[in-house]
Amino acid sequence: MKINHKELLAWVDEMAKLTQPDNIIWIDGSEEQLESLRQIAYGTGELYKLNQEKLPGCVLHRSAVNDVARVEDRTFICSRKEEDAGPTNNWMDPQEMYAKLYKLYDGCMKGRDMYVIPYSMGVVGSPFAKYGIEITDSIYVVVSMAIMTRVGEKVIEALGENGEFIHGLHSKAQLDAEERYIVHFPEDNTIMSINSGYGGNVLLGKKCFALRIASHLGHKENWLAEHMLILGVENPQGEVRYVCAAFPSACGKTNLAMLIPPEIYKEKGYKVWCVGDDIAWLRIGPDGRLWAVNPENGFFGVAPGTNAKSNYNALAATSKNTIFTNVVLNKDDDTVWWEKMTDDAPKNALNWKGEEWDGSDGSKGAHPNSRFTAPATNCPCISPEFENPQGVPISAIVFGGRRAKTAPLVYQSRDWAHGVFVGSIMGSETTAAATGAVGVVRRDPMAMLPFCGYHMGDYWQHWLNMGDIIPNKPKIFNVNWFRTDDNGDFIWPGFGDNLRVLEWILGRCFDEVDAVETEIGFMPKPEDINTEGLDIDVETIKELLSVDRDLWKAEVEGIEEFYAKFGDKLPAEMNHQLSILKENLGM
Ligand code: GTP
Ligand code: SPV
Ligand code: MN
Repeated sequence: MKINHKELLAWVDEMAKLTQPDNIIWIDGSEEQLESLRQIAYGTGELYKLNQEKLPGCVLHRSAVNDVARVEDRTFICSRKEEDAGPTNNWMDPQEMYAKLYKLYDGCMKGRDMYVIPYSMGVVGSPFAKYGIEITDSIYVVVSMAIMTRVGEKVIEALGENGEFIHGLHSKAQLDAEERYIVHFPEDNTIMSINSGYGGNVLLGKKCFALRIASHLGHKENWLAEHMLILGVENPQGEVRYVCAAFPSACGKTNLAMLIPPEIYKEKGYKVWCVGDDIAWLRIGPDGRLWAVNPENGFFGVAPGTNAKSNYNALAATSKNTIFTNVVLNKDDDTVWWEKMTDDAPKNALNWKGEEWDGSDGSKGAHPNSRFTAPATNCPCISPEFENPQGVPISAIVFGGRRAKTAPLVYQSRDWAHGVFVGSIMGSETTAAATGAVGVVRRDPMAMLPFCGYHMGDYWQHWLNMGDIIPNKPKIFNVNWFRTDDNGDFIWPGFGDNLRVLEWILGRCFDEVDAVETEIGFMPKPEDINTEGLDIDVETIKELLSVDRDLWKAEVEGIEEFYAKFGDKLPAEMNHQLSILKENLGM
């Protein structure tokens, strides 16, 4: 591979001097090279080769037991000024942080090989593609990046002699949880990650680049980088309408993006197409609409709960060329298993830690945040527009979280500014996708709390400003699939049946269905949610659509407390929207 990019060569050289690897290996993207790396990893145990007849091209990886999720408390935005990181990010002075990190990286690759991965977020050569180089000492990272992004020689060619790229340095180092850091220097286009080997901490193209660094770039360049799925709903007339949806981690993006329509919708000719399941880059198109591309090339999806019934498409996407992380190994036939994949757990198995396990002690076999890394093209419903460099035009933006009470099944904002408010007040129960307590309601504005690379107040203002310059704005909605009854059971069937809600949402975007105005926004008439073929009565739909004033009054208090963190960076419009809500609630 011929590299004529002097700055790139100099930087790799500098990082090698710092980390002192035995060898420097440039990743060219060829299957031969990837296979030779897999062979090395089988030898060291970093990867385990699964049954190649049942799961061709598939491997298993186990991360360290203390290293199974993103670490938000160890993730930093090191902008030059503290106020540019804002109250929702950890911050340290960049020079201090560089000094600290350089000490940790000093000689950390001794006795190891260094891999240099040229990668592209977006179709290589497309006007919206952005490039990165990730240096790593992990073969798991190399083979994962080769699925999640476009890697290799074509990126080097696209970079030419002086193309811009995001600098990413990763080392597993000692996997020391006390010295684990995931650090972003937005003004230097640099990401540094050390002492982790897990997903979102180390696949630097994903959350670090495509969300944290890209959101900072979008702020400067008038576009948006969002934690959103992108899907197309094809109606019986063959027209495809596109939706973006932002839900917090492990709250249903992959499942919605690949949903299988209920029978009655299938019969009528409805289809759902997946463009992306985690990240959307949104820009204003020449026609004045908002257009979305998925900068990724694969899915890093939550494994537990994925089965032929809940998400056949995701399961099918993992049938070949997939990396499974922290799932159960069935020793009888070298296949994988996770909770709810099938009714019965394998009897002769190893759990995610690699211990003998048969499920009889009640412990979980797969880690709750165990994941599959699968090529996007494996997905049976991947959109024909997946590789379209212009992306797809968005009709609706949907926010949503995991709320046992309070948030109704669906409501629509009155206008763009109200929609930005609705996104900003999102609350959701925490999940296993990040370390820390699970099931605690926290504010997660636009599902970007862990991913916004700058001050959240400036981010909301940027959203408001985008509203002023998008001539044909998408309509903004909020959904909640997770309302529970008094027994704690989900009331709404969810999964494929979520199409029934999408149908109402898209109907609203094209003036095809009515709504009633409530305290919080527009809501469906209960009879306008199609329940054909569903064992659910209108009373239950009414309950799902109810707005409990007392709960919403308590919600307002939570919002006020949250907003107080932002001081004078809170856009005045957000306070204005809050005052309208209070007035509507009679507060
Ligand atoms: P990240 O990859 O972490 O960003 O998550 P994600 O938003 O893609 O989450 P995913 O679709 O993988 O969903 C995670 C969990 O939510 C799984 O346990 C699913 O079973 C569950 N889930 C998804 N959709 C629904 C739904 O409509 N109803 C219910 N009750 N659960 C759902
Ligand atoms: C998330 O946590 O939102 C994920 C998984 O999509 S990770 O890539 O680990 O961040
Ligand atoms: Mn995510």
